[in-house]
Amino acid sequence: MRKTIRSRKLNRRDFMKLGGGVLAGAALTRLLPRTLGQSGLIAMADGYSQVAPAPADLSLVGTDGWIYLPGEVPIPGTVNQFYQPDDYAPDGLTTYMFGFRDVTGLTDELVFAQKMKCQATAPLFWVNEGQEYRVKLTNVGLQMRPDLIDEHTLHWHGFRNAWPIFDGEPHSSVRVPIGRSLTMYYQPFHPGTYMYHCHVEETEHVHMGMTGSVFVRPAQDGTPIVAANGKTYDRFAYNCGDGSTGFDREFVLNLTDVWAEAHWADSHVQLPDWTDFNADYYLLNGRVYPDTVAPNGVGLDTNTGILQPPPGRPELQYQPLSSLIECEAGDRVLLRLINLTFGQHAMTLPGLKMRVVGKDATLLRGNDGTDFAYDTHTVYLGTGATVDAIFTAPEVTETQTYLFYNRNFNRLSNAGGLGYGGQMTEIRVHPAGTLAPQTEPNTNPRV
Ligand SMILES: [Cu+2]
Repeated sequence: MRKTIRSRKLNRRDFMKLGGGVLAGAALTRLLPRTLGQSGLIAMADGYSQVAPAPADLSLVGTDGWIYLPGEVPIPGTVNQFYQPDDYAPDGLTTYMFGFRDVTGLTDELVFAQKMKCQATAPLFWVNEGQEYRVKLTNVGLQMRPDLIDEHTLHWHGFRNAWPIFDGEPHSSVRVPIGRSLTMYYQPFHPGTYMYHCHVEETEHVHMGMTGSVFVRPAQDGTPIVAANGKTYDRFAYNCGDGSTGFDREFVLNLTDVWAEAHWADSHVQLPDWTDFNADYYLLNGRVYPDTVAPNGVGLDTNTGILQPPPGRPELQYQPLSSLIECEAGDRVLLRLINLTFGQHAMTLPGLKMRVVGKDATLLRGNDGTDFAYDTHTVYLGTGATVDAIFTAPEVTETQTYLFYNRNFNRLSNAGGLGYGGQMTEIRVHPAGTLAPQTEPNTNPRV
């Protein structure tokens, strides 16, 4: 369904003619259509009006919902009243959210049946450099807040060749009102790790959970390259040319946070004062430790529209993405780190050295080839930033576990409760022969 668009740039002479036409006044009506018609702009618009819409490669729905977070956050000055768990929450769930769900392959009826069934974080997806994609977003409204008539958008944060109309930034692009859909077009040219989020009422919609992870695979993928360590790789973070960004396994870790009072306020039709922002929970891929190491959800049942929970963890039904990192001795493991909170974070990995090869979807290499990659055990992430870091798993004779966690200990508890929580996950290094090759990110297939 690819359509070739012939376009000719307006040259200086065309601009002169346009300017002359404005000055001439009466000549304008005759001159303007001819000049613009030659520019290709009208031809493009005409062409698009005649093209039947192509099916979307990915369909998302925007709505509200509930997730599970352990711990309690009391309402100050009250007895036995809590922001968290929320007293409106369904059995087993605790916290009100806004968010997205993957509804690819569902009938329209089932898509609209996903109202109040969003997930945290939003579905992880990835694309290939240079290919064209269509992503459809349907807004089914917010079940708990019929008074809110907010639109939603998908803003691909850091995407350098966005068309303004599909960019999702609401002042320049189309928003999706309740009950309607929009199919957006993307052609990614810059490999790396990105994030996406709704850009409507973004202080609220981003914090309430309309955030997700996306990455672009480089054109170099599939071409075997022998790296400096003597091993051959055919999957890479970037078009490095020398195998330095090659990896065996990859994991996306998306940092978000939950301020329980704001989530309670949204479910109770109250207005939170965002200047009081004070997060109670710090999440990795929509969960807090130790739930971060629970398995992935089983997936979407396209016959019923039901999101299948991880085995034995029904309360994590709407938090499907695991942060458990498993690898074998000698594996190179790519960590795609994303920060969609309102603060800076330092993620540390004592005992293992990470090599930071990319930042904000950019290979750390100068135009003259100077290598700016560096080794560290702590990665700093500003708000809206991404980092691509690779570690090499050490030789082991039995499984060794390393902790990867936020260095700020306030962010390692669940609402101030006892024991470890928050932004922490485990890296389990197994002897060779334990795991099967990884074909999708954030999976740990056994032999
Ligand atoms: Cu939104």
